[in-house]
Amino acid sequence: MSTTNQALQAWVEEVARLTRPDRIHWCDGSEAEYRGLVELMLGNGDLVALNQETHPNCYLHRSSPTDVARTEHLTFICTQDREDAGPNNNWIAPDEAHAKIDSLFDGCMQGRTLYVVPYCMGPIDSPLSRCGVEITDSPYVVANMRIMTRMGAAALARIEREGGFVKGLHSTGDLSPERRFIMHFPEELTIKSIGSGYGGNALLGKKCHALRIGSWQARSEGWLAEHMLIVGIENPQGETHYVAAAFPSACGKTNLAMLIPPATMPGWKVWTVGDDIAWLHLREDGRLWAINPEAGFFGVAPGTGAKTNRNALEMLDRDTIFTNVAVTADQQPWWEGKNKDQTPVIDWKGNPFDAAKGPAAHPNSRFTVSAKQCASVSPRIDDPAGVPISAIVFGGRRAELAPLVFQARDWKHGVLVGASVASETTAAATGAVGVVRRDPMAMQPFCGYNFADYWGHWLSFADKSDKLPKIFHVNWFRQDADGQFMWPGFGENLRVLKWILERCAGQAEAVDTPIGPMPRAEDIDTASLDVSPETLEALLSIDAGRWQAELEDIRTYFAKYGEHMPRGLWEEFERTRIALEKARSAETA
Ligand code: SAT
Ligand code: MN
Repeated sequence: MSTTNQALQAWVEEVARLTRPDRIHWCDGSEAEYRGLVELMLGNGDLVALNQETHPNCYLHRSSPTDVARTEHLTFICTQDREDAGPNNNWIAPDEAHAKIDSLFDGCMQGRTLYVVPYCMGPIDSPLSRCGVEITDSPYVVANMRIMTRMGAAALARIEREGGFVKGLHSTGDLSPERRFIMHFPEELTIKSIGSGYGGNALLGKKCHALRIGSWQARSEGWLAEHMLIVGIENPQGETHYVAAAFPSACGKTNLAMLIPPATMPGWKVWTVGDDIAWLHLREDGRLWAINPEAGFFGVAPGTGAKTNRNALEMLDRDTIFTNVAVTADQQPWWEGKNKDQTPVIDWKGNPFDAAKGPAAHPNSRFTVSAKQCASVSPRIDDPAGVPISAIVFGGRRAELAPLVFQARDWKHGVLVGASVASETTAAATGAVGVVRRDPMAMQPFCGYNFADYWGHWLSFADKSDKLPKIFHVNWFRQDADGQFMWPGFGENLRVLKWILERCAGQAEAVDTPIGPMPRAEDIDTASLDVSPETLEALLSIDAGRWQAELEDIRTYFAKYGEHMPRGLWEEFERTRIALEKARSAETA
């Protein structure tokens, strides 16, 4: 008996009977255990040592070339009633799903070690945290889970104290996409994943638990599990306000979370609480408080450079696991956008680099690193109470249409703004890149239940408090006629966050537009900013005709949710539609 929790013990035994591993290892999360796993993987080729002088304790993992991103078409929500999964999810009935995936798990761990990985999502002593146990046959997954979560003895002790936990069963199987499934059983608080060893498909604490199962738990318990970074913005007066922001995968959440204020904004500081996931709870004070359920960053490597994200670059020179990056002649990790003075010699597949065959690092190559290594890490990251959120920001990657920033009229309108998010697809998921798709709250791949019910859950907060965060929408990715980005982005985004926080404090001006209040050019702090007044003007204007077309697209999208659509969302939709119509007739009058 390795745990006093009978349900856990019974489940481990049941899984072992099905998968037939050679050994069972209960992870304690110790340094010695981690070293042992690294040695094992260096021996079997799962890891390659990087230059230990320039990058101590840094290693490279090359995943199977057909296993390099989340596979949304192989990801399922298995609820008794199909309606509960909604049109936003692939669905299979639970019985059928279990039968299908268990047949793949049958005997799959023969010759391998079964690792039992107890973990806690969130600060180990926070009442807002939730625990899980991942069973996996991948030492790479165990090593990553140790960085990404509070993993090991302390988590097991909490599970033994509290009883409940989310079950996650994972095997790399034969890594074949034909036998790959990522299945969620929210009613059983269970995840089963086979055939992938990559990121969100395999590190089950992340998207599978903290978002898909988490969003389900959040609805039943009255909180929100969101695909949001959490960042503290300290003004020159020394006051820190917290912002939670939702952007689709690979749209710059990590960069925003670690933003370095431009030299032209002295006295400002930015504190990183999280870069990917936020769990938000309404407290007695009427405010929404957020914790980051993760303990590390699984960030996109390409594009991470001294100019774009110096904090990230600097935390990656020790104790980091890289996945699918390239290497230089002296075994340093390399990716596009990292450093012009270095050249890649071996590409992400382990072959001599040939520029004609594509990028050296895979576009979705990643680093796994402890949050503690980030120079801007917030002193509140382990605070069991979390941090109070002043503003919620939604955004997407839109070359056209969406202005630099606008504000929602109120919480309910903010839910419409979030539900209407659309973004160009990125390399974070398999499939075409650069196609605009609707991605409500940046949760399209991650909401574990019917989106319409989820929007209803969001709307329900409006009546619970009058101190909720203000809601905004930003777009850093607007392009001009020549395809050039119009806004410099990165550190300069702080100017937009400054306006946002001033709005929250009731200090900044805005003009009303049909889509919500928007700053005039003079409301944004543009001291020493290298953007022409005409460009700023264009970034802060809306085209009512094109927004009308956008709204029709949103109508078509919402209509798919039929009866489940909350009335409140249609009401907000109508409000915006009428405002646009008025603006349009004023234009043409
Ligand atoms: O692969 S993950 O889902 O963990 C990363 C992401 O897409 O955000
Ligand atoms: Mn993400």
